[in-house]
Amino acid sequence: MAFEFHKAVQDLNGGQVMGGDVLLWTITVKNVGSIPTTGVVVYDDVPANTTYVPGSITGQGADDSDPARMRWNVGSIDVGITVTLTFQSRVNTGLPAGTQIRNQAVLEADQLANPKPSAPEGTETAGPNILPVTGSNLYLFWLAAGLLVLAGAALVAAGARRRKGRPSP
Ligand SMILES: [Ca+2]
Repeated sequence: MAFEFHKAVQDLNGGQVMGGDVLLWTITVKNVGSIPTTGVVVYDDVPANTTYVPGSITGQGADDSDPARMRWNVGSIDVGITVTLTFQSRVNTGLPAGTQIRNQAVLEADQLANPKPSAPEGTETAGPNILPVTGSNLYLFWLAAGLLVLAGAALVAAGARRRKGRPSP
């Protein structure tokens, strides 16, 4: 009886992880044993410093009735089959740079004596996915505000030139 149980995370707008960014969490469960597994349930607490994106859960038996804890009542998985489960959460704003977002899913099945914690994608060692937050997107607001001021100043200057150049009656 064996499972491969992995978790991956993707920052949907790429680049650095900042307040307001949406993270896509992808959990994969593969039955690498020799018999079908039954009673498979996956739990995943929505990571601290993020907020569940309502309605974003996908996958077999998905249940987001508790927005703080995702649950998938997967049921049975045949030999060699991989089940993919996802949800999205948005990074809270106002977090100090260096804040870590940590998350780990848990798998239960009739054939497992103990709940099995997930391993980050590409590793075989169970542990949380850890994502450092770079900061907030506030600088984009100030950048946009600054550009508007410059554009306004340019319009005023252009208007002044037009008035100056108009022939007198
Ligand atoms: Ca980003």
